[in-house]
Amino acid sequence: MSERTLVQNLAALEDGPVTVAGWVETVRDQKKVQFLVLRDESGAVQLVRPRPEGDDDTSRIISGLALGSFVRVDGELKHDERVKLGGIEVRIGALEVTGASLPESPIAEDTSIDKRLDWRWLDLRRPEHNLIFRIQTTFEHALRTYWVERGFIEIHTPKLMASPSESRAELFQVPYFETTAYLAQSPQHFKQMAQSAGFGKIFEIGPAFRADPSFTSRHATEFVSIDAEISWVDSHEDVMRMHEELLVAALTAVKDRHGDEIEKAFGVSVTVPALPFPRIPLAEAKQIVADRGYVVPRADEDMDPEGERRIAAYVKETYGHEFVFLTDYASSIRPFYHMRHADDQGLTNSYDLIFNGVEISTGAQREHRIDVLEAQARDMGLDVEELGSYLDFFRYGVPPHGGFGMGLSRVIMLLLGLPSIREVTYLFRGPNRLKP
Ligand code: AMO
Repeated sequence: MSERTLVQNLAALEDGPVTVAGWVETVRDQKKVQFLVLRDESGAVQLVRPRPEGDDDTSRIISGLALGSFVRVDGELKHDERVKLGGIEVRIGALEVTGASLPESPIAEDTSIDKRLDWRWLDLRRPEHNLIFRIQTTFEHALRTYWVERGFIEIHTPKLMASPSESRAELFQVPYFETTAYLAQSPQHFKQMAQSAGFGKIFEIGPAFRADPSFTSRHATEFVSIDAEISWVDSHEDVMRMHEELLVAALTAVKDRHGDEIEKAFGVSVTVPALPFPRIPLAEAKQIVADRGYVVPRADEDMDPEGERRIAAYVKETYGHEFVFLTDYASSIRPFYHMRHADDQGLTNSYDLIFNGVEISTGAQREHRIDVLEAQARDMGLDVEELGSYLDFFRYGVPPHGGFGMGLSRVIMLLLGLPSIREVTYLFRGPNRLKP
């Protein structure tokens, strides 16, 4: 058989012989004519075949085709305005069933998300689901392009670690020969190590693991973390500047390439955010939401998800912006490695980035002075021994530095206005989900 043409490229061809290949979406098995809709990764096309008197092998195969079967078809392309699906059809010459499906699909359009995830590969055949991953590809490519053009080095840090990469909370332990290993909760340690290594500016897009037992729409036990770390920052402001420019570059790429499809499939219009993004110190943000009638119900100084939604609504109303940096979190609620204000030990050079009301990122300037870092670790009740080699990164010279971590699936979910990261994660992992 000759090489297949992607469905999206058919319309530009002249009438004549073509080969198409994909899966069968519908069959209309009529007395005089048989119609199929064949879909591939690029679109759908109608296939047609007049039914011979008394049937033949091909017509019998078509009658018996289970939806979802993968087929390859040699035929004649014909432009015909009357065909609703794109004004073209392919008249079937030869049809080969290369991957027959079982007769009944276990899922339908209205199946619950949980059951759809059981059959994720079938769920992903839906064109809007395929689109999500093309959007994600464009998004990640634009991030990489932004970084590569500015001299960043891409690193791949190990996901098996000897000590916890964040706190002891949400830690997966795995037997590791004679000892125990931990799955990386974040590349935090090793992206900072790259600063001591003199790499200057680095990024990583890779998996992170959290033994988080919650079932919210924005938590997974394994997620893709987008991380960057840069040397010679004066404060977290330098990190925020890179972070916002990066997002503008990535959202511009997504809008240019997929804006129309996104509008059609998800009913949302992609906005390229204006620079700079609004910045509000956390204490001020809490005051703003309190003045508007919501007192954050937490004993510590942190914000809660409802507070984040409310401050985002305020920012949208006031500045017309979908993003907001909440800055200067209290030291008591931030990791020990965040640098504290020189004039106020109670505050850190840190931020969270909120997009459409949900946290997508945490960033900070890091404490690079080993004596201060050790003191802060002790101050927060950490076992300095356990931090072992992490602390050694700071003993042989290190530049001031900072960076951020951003959850890929959260960004894509919020960009497309979808209700859960389950919808935008290729294979979601949660407390109850290890398969497929
Ligand atoms: P943090 O723990 O805030 O910071 O994580 C950074 C971002 O990662 C995403 N994220 C998650 N996504 C899905 N499921 C989860 N369970 C989950 N946990 C976190 C969020 C979050 O904003 N080392 C620091 C970052 C840094 O300072 O560079 C860190 O990990 O989008």
